[in-house]
Amino acid sequence: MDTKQTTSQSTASGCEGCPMHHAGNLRKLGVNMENSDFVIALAGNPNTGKSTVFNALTGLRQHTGNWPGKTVTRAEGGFSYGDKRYKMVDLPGTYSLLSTSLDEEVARDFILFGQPDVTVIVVDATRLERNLNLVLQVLEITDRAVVCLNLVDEARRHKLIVDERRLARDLGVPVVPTAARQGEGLPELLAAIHDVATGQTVCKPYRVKTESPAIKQALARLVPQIEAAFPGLPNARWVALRLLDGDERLMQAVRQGELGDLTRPEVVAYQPQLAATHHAIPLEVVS
Ligand SMILES: Nc1nc2c(ncn2[C@@H]2O[C@H](COP(=O)(O)OP(=O)(O)OP(=O)(O)O)[C@@H](O)[C@H]2O)c(=O)[nH]1
Ligand SMILES: [Mg+2]
Repeated sequence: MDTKQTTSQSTASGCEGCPMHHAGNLRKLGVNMENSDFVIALAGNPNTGKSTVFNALTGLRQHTGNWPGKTVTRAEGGFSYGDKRYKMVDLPGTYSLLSTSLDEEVARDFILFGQPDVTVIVVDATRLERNLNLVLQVLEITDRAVVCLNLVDEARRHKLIVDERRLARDLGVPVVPTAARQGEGLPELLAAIHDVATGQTVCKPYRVKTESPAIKQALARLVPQIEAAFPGLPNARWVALRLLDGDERLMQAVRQGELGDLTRPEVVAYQPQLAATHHAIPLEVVS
């Protein structure tokens, strides 16, 4: 298997502009990155306009199939912008990423293990509060995201005004207002995707920190252990929270060293003694 070689070539380096995606894992998830520079995931609640955005950006350069081993349909397409080639994957619409349904599992695993270069979260401007739940969950897993504030035409019709600049400041990621059905805002969305993918925009995502004292205490013990076992993992706190929640898939990923695949190679290279600990991390602290 050439997974190792692909891994070291394609996972993130410390450089903000370098591709972040994990080509080996993406292949397992049914996405071939051979002719693309960056991979973009489209996430969002059901019925927010994800497929409309997807169709507008990819046009006829798209195909549909199923997720490997799943009955969930998958649409994938491509587009060029500037001098870069992008592959875009339309994820199933979900209200959360807690992996309680097949759709949530597919969306969550893609963002976690595929490490898309940018995750675009399409939100409904007329139902912002409900949509922000998913936005915050995505921002726990990845720090490369763009919020597509869609259906602004509907919001306008209902006399709703969203202060997108304030929202972008609060969330720490770009927010682009769009009316995808009319093509409004899509050039700006492309520019924001490009800037995050190439590292010209560096996100500082907001992370909710309202844990109870007991969870805080558990995190204080667990996070450093995860960081020591998987140096460079971009979301150790989120992984710790999922482990505390008894998430079977995450426990399996920890036990089987899958998370180690996602760490940044140059960090491991400089700390060979830590690389050796990749496969095992004690889970007793969870009790
Ligand atoms: N008014 C308005 N309608 C939109 C806009 N974007 C999408 N729609 C409409 O909203 C409906 C849902 O759009 P989809 O693109 O199918 O939404 P989706 O998020 O892919 O939905 P699921 O895949 O079912 O989760 C369709 O009827 C679109 O035409 C928009 O910006 N404004
Ligand atoms: Mg859709």
